[in-house]
Amino acid sequence: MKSKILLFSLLAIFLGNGNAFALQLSRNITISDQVYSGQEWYGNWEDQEVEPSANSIGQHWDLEAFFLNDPNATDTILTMVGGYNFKDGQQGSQYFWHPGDIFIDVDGDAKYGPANSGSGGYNAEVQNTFGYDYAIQLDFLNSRYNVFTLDSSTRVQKVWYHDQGNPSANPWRYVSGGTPERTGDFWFYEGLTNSDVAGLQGDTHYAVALDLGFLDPGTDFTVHYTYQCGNDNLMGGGQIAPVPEPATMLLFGTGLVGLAGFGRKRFSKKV
Ligand SMILES: [Ca+2]
Ligand SMILES: [Ca+2]
Ligand SMILES: [Ca+2]
Ligand SMILES: [Ca+2]
Repeated sequence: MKSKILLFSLLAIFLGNGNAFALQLSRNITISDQVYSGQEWYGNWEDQEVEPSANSIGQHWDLEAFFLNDPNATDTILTMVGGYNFKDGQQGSQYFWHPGDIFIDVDGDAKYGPANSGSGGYNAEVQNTFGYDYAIQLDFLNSRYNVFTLDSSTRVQKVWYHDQGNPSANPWRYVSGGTPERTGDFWFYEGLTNSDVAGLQGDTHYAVALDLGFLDPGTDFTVHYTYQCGNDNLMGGGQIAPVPEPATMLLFGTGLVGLAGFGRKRFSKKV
């Protein structure tokens, strides 16, 4: 009976808390998007910033940071934070601008910033990975993500605006080509305060967290996200935790041997 009550209270805690998975923001891995113009909202930083061609400034349009959890953790949680609503998108003065996909490069040739100038817009479809090796689609209905490995047949959609800074934010969405790699759960958070997100500014924040466990240990990667108009480009650079040190492996091994011995004892008793 006691254990049942415990189970129910645990369930209540789990269900009662919309954010069933705690945010893991130990490492801010945001890097410069390399496009900026002076100060205020167009400076060379990411929080409280959009690209220089964007007329709409403010928290609703702000992509703010990528975080990676502790390198000693067994999982590899990437968290993306913004004032932009990653789930529902955002109404602009004229048009509605939809969320994009997450792109990941693992061999150091991602094209962004000035390298993308002249790459056009209008959400046109193009056979070009911009150097990225994986695309991650977020299915908010089921809280599942789909990972695709990209190849030379891959088609993506570009951002809408093609003037000044916005081509730097390409690509926007994955379309076709490549190979389905895997699916997994992701977590979506809304109504986050500045202190919830390591002091990022703007008062209201959203976050998406998912496990990059499909990447090999020790992989250096570049990660990219934008929304439909491309008014802000979010870039990150990090490393998946390398394989554990020999000393750690030895400890782990000893633990396993201990467990195996315990199991055998129990088994022999039964017989
Ligand atoms: Ca910028
Ligand atoms: Ca902000
Ligand atoms: Ca920004
Ligand atoms: Ca940016």
